[in-house]
Parts: sequence; C-alpha cells; structure tokens
Amino acid sequence: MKKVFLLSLVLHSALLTSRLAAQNPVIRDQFTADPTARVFDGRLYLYPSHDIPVPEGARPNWFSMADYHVFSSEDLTTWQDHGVIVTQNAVPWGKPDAYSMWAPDCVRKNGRYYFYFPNAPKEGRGFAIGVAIADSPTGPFTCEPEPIRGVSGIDPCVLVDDDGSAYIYWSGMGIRGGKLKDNMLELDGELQEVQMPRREGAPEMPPMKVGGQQMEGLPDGFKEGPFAFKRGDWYYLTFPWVRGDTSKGDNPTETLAYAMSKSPLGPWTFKGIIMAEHENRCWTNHHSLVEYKGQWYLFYHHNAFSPGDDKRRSVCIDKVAFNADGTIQEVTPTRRGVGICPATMRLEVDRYGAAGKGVTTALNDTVNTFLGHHATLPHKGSWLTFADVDFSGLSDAYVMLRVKADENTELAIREKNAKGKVIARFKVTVKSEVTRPGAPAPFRRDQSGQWLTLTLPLDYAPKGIADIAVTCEDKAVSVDWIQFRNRPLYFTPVAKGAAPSQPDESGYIRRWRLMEPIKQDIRSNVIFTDSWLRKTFADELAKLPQRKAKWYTLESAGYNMKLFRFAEKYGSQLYGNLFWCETYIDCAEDIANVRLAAGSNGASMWWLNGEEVLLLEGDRRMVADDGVSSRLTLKKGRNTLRCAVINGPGLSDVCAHFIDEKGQPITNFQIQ
Ligand code: FUB
Repeated sequence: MKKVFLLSLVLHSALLTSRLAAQNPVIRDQFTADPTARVFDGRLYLYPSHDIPVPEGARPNWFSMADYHVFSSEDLTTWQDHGVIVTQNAVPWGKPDAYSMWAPDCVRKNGRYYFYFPNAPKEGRGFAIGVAIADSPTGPFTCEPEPIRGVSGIDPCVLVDDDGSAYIYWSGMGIRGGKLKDNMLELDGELQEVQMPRREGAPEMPPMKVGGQQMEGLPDGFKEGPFAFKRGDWYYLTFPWVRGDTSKGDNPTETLAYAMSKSPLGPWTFKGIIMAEHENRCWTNHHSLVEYKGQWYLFYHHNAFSPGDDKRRSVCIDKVAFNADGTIQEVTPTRRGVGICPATMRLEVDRYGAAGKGVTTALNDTVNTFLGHHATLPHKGSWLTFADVDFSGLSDAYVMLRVKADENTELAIREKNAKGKVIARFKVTVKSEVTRPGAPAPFRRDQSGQWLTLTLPLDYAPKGIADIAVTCEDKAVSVDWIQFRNRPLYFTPVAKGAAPSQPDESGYIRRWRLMEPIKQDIRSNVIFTDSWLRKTFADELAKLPQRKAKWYTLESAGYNMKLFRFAEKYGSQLYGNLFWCETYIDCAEDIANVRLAAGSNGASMWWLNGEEVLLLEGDRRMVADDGVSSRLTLKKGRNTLRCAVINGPGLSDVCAHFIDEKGQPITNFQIQ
C-alpha cells in the first residue's frame, strides 16, 4: 500500500466525555445505530453509527451520519460517552459532506485498535471502507490515507481468530469476506475484475477490482451488516436479512439471522433467526453479539425515539442464549433491556419488563423525543414490573416519581409484583393536591400543569436486588420515572456506649443530645426580646424534668447541628419549635479563661454547669461566633453545656465552640 503521511484526527478527547444512564434504548441523548460491541480489558466498548436529522441539501428521508462517537460501560446500565472519534470532514479519502458514515467496527490486534468504517469516497461511486488506528479504544484515532483496496461496500466487521489471523466481512453485492494481511489494512490475496451491474440508462463504468469471496450458504433475499464471531470451535456469521417476499409489494423489513461454520470464511450452514422483524416496521436492524462477564448479549437498534422515522435509530441490548449444539435462541426485544439499575438512578419504568392488560407507553414530547416515554396504567388493578433494582445503596431514603394523575387516583410502588409489599403509595385527594394518607407529599407541577414530581416517604425499603411493580389502585395514572434518593447525612445517631467524640479542628462540638422538638405557635420572630425569651426559657426549664420526651444523641456531619433536619426527622412540625440541646464535656484538668462562642437560628440561651452564660436574642440567622460569653472555666471532669433554641418560621440551626483569650479554638477535651 502507498506510504503516505497520516492525517491525525484529534477530535477524540477525554474532555468530551459525559455520563448517561439507561434502560432500552441505552443511549438517550442522541440517535445511535448499527452497534458493534467489543470487550477490551474487561470493559465494554460500543461503536455505533450516529444518526442525525437530515441537514439541508442532503437526501431527504435518508440516513444521515457525519461522525462516530464511542461509548463504554462497566455495568451495561451506566454509559460514558467518550465523544467523537472520527468525522466525515477529516477522512482523507472521503467526501466531506456525504453524511454516509455507516455501520463501523473496531478490533484490537497487537495492542493497537483498528476502527473500520464505510464512507462515500471522493472519487467513484458507492462506498469504500477505511481504517483509523489508535493506541486506546477511545482514540485518538488516526485515519489511513486510503480506503482498503478491493473492499467496495458497507458494514465492515473484522474477526481476529485465536491464531491472530484477521478476516474482514462486508456487505456489497451480497456478503463477502476475505483474509486481512498482518498489517490489518490490506486484503490478503488477488483482486478480481468485476463488472458492476448497471442501472438502465446509466453510463458504462470500468470493471471494479474486488477482493475477498462471496460467503456461500446464506439464504436468498436482501442481506447486509455482517457480524462474524467465534464461540468454541464454531464460527458464526450473523446478518440482517429480509426473509419476506419483496415481490408482493408489502415491503417486508429486516430480521437478524445467522449461519454457522467450522471455518472463518465458510461455506456456511444457515440456521435461522436471532430476532424477528421489528413490530413497528423500523426497516433496518443491525447488531453484534458479545460475551461480557459470562453472559452473551445482543446489541441491536430500533427507532424508539423516532417512531415516524426509521432512519433515526437507537441502540438496545438484550440477553442472548445458546443451545447445547451451538445454535442461538431467538431474542424478543424488551423495553427493560439488561443490567442491574441502582435504585438511586432514574428508573424509566415505562421501559417495563412486563405489564398487565391495557398498559400503554407514549413519548413525553413528540418533538424532543429524547425526553423519553411514560406508561399509562388505565384502571384500578393495572400494573407494570421493572426488574433488577439494586436497593443496597439506600439508607435513609425517600422516593421521587413523575406522574400524571386524576382526582382520586391512587398509585403504589411495590416489591416484586402487583401483589407485593408496598414500598410507597400516594393518593390524589382534591384537585391539584396530592397526599400520602396521613402526611403531606411535597410536589412540583411542570409548566403544563399536568405532570407532578412527587417526593414520598418510604413505607418500606427492599433489601439487595429486587424487582418492583407499579400498581394503579384507583383511576388511571401515568408514570414517567421513579427515583429513590438517600437523604443527605446531616447527623448520625450515636450508639449507647460509643467512644467519646472530639471537638473538630476548629473546636466545634458535633455531638449533641437533643430532645424531640417542642411545638410552638410562633407566627413571627420579632417577639424574641430579652424579657420574652427569659420568661419562656425559664418556664420551659422548670418543666424540663417532667417532660416525657425522647432524647436523641447525634453526631453532626458539619460544624453546626441542623435542627431543622432534626425536626424534619423527629418532630411533628418543621417550623415553630423549641429545641433543648445538651452536651457533656470531659476535661483532664481545669481550662480557665475560655469563652463560649455560639450562633443560632433563631434565638437561644446557654448554660454551662447550670449557670446562664449567653443569650442570643432577636430574629437571628446562624453565624459562627455570633455571640461570645464572658470568661469561663471548663472544670476538670464533666461539664454540662445546655442550650435552648427557639424559632418560628425559618430553618433552625445551632453551633458552638470554646475559644481562648486569643480567639483560638479549645480542642483538648472529650465529648460524651
Ligand atoms: O445505518 C446505515 C445502514 O443501515 C447500515 O449500514 C445498515 O446495516 C443499516 O442498518
């Protein structure tokens, strides 16, 4: 092959990467088709083609592809887009505006990555197949200056055999295959002169030089997109195939079919179908099969994000199994796809595994189709299930869901199936008000006013990996997604007998014993004057020994104890509370001339060993060192620091530390 300098494609960049999470289709922010999946060093890489809307001037209603992205995944659920690796205007031999970057492949040989792709050549007709080379599966890829000689067609696939020999298969005048030279860039063997069939009226063309050989033993009918692989000592040649009768004018669409052989270039024995025609008549299908972490998967495409346009497609994945004799079991496409979904990821439950009678799905937005789908459960008793949700990462969790519901609708999320244990449920009681029986459910409406995003507490959280069901308990309800979330950790309970805590490096006391909030009826914080506070706190202090209230010992995650979050978890109302807080400070010796520096939202009063030491009056926000006491002594042994914080409307909060004469934090004590 002519030695010419290589044009570097620098569009690859780790900087372009972005993360996507998905059910079927797996890539949800752009169209992807013709997926070739490859496993390199234990990670799965996906090399699809990239459909885009037809640009002005390009052939209408046709395929339109200007570049290639590469994606990768560890769990087949979370996908990383590594960005563009090859573009049409950077292919030295290609037409820069042909939008013909059809199905590609990428293989590794001797530590280098060879990316094979079709494109329209600058000169001549039809398609040629070029190669771009990289040292990593995500590039940067450098394009070879010329396409492969003798390979005229589309949909390249390369099989690297156990002995290192490589074979290329492509679609052009049927399916052809040939051995590649060791350099992976040239066909091994002579090219033959072939006179291309000529359309009526078209000018006579010189014969073409074609390499490889026709793959023998395949069924009649249109075939393209060969994908060859080896499993045990069987070679498989799989391909999209139109089995229907094209002469009857009903325009049959593609299946995925396969043949087997004991040799890489056949002859082949046709075995049958891997996937039947798509139900909605998406004309093409295109695929690859790969074994990943002990399971075989079929990657294929469908037009889930463009139901009216089968030239804008999206990659899907389903599991595939082999029979003992090596034949392949037929795969039924699913919405759910594969992979275990962490409960904390957005679960697109409209991508259900199974559903009861009458359940339907529809696009959320027919213009921006990447906003996905929703499922409608039409009546009481309708259900859908969504498999393999991993709840193990949940601790203190709640669930969010996006729904469209009518008056008196009730919806439940259950474990396992439609009769399973309730995880959470809600009811629409009066127009526009959604409640969970007994407790208000915060919700947001979208601009249309139809969709609600609800936040619900959990009745119960499954353990480990579980299937979930969504059930309609009353009138029709539509559901878009469900997502479980952990509440941020504001504080953690301290077990009885736990080791003492230390002040943090700024001396802040993070361990507090808090009494469950005492409800107050306070409309405005302007009442927090000295005299009002003294009276209120004195009365409360007197009542304290009789109060039959619960106390909680908590370690705060930050320097301040978020009393608002404490009220949210343990109180009966969020706003309008009085909080009693205590902490026990053990000193190895007297520490004299210290001051208490504290802040609170709203007002607070402080006692050290029963003596009042500080009052923060008025409507305050919590600011560190907002108030500082006069000089104090922390005595040898146990000291009790107590405060009462009172707040009406607003978020309650408190922080305290001791400082020395120079304002430096005191840290040489322990907190029980
Ligand atoms: O994506 C363009 C073409 O459609 C592919 O190359 C064919 O296999 C078919 O999927």
